[in-house]
Amino acid sequence: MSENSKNKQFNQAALADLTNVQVMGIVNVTPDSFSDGGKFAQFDHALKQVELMIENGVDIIDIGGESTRPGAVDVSEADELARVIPLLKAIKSRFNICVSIDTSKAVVMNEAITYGADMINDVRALQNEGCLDVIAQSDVSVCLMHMKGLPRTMQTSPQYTNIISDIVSFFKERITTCEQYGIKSERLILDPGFGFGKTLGHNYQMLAQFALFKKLNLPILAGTSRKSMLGNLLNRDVEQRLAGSLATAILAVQQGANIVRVHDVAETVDAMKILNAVAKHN
Ligand code: 7PJ
Repeated sequence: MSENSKNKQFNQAALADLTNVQVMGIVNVTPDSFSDGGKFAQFDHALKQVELMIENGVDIIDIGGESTRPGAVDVSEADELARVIPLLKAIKSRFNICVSIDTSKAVVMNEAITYGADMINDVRALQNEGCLDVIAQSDVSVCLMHMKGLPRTMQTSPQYTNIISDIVSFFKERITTCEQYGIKSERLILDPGFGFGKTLGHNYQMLAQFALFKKLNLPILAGTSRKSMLGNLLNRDVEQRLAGSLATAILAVQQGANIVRVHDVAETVDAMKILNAVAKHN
């Protein structure tokens, strides 16, 4: 939707402009996210999905080869590389679009950067072995997400002193660590991680007080699309959470979110156009 989608490099500076919210489209290449399973079918399907998202005005394509849903099991390096890299190459050779790779593995980050990834989206905020070094040797943008615990167990009674200040403290520590490794804060994007070690109440408190994350003066990403925080409140299956996804994306953007990570690109781009039209009069 923005000028950025026409530039090959992701333009982090443009995120400072709140009338320029970027829509990140989710492309999962994990076996559990497809019913047909077959390798070629999955690749083909993912590439078509990317093409459609671009037609619909997506700004960033986010490719994920590791399922991080609650209870998900670990995936090997080899499997994750085999899922993600061929798709990244195919996208970069066909389209001029910013690509983010959703991974927590240093090896995957390194390969992805070699093949032209513009952004690394890490739900473990570069805490795994070797990740800080790989990022330090590159110039990509990085999304640091907050997660309490690990996917397998994170939804078993997560507890916080104060969810907002606990997450802000976590961000501060990660920003300092990144800077110590020579990763400038201008490359960082923060994400409080809806659904990652949070109760339903925690998720809605985060959304209600989303603007507080802005005090760190970095771009913020919000990912609520189709999540169980919607399903549990609305009693809707995953395919029926579009209205909830749009409502939460709009609330986050009105409080300063710079990127929204979504499944439903066309609908979200429409919603963002409405917000932009209103923002021009403020
Ligand atoms: C998020 C993510 C999120 C970021 C997933 C799902 C689960 N990366 N990867 N933020 N969620 N940065 O999409 O339901 O919220 S996977």
